Amino acid sequence: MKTYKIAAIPADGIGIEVIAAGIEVLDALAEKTGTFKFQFDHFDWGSDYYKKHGVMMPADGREQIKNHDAIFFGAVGAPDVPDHITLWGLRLNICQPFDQYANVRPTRILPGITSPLRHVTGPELNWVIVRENSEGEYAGVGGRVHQGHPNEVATDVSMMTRSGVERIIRFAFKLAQSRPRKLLTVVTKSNAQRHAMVMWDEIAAEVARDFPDVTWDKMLVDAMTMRMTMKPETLDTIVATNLHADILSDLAAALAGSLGIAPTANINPERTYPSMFEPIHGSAFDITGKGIANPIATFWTACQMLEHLGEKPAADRLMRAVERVTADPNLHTPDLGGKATTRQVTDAVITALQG
Ligand code: GGG
Repeated sequence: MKTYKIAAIPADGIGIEVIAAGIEVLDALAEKTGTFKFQFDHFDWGSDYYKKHGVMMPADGREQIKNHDAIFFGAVGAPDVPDHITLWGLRLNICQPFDQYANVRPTRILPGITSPLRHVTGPELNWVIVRENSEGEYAGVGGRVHQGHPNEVATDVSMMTRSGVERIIRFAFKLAQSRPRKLLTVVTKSNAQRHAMVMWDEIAAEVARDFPDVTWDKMLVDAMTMRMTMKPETLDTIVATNLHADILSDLAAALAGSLGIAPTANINPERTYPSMFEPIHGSAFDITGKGIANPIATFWTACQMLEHLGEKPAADRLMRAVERVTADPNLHTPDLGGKATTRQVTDAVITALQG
């Protein structure tokens, strides 16, 4: 029997609760499938680790997880540690060195969930957002001088490389090609940002020549927010920069019902390093410890992880179970307007795996 070695890093806040739920569900699925099992290795990195050791993860942290088949990640962020420390110290400290440059964010309206868009009942909204995950606005290039002085200057340079842009656009074209509608929208702000964003447009046109069966168009990010809201049915696969896609995918999650159901996969397509799977949401300290965090995003990203591991039938089985559960409004957590607990949703998904 195949054993998948998974590095579990729940990190902060509700990350700890949803990853525990995800592990339970994955173990139940493996048991029912009978052809593979998981070995979860637990790493206590995150904000509490930072308060004890002054770092979010140990210096040899990546060395400890680099041979795992995948990383199952919760969320970072704590009220008493600055957000840039938690994000750069852990999540980006894994994604960027492990070259997980393709961040894949599927969004659709699951059964039983109501979109805030009155004209959207389901099939009109079925997207995958591809977020460039290694450079751009998150390149970490910049600086600050004369701190606290009226003449203070601070910069965050959005740095884009031809190779970085080409590989993410190629990834997005391939993904669009694999989906029934073969439709890609490339998002930039190339009217205002006249260097790197113009390079995006040029590279998109070059890469498009290799995908004649994919229909593609370009959108400015501001107009894109309107199109997502007013004409969601005209979109399918979407590719955007690190920051633009981060913002668009929060909008997408809200339009699909809740951030609590939105998954993401940080993929290293070359498989030189392990890929990392996580819910899009953060640590949500306002609901931490209340037992009401929505575990659906984590279950959905577990499906992404199973698919990445080559276990597509198991991924489909878990997704069917998730959809059976979301179809019942009595099993909706408060973010979806219901009263169900993390425990109830987790138990219901495990029961639904029978089918
Ligand atoms: N599970 C996702 C997570 O923990 N996100 C925290 C966060 O601050 N993300 C910002 C970003 O990735 O841009």
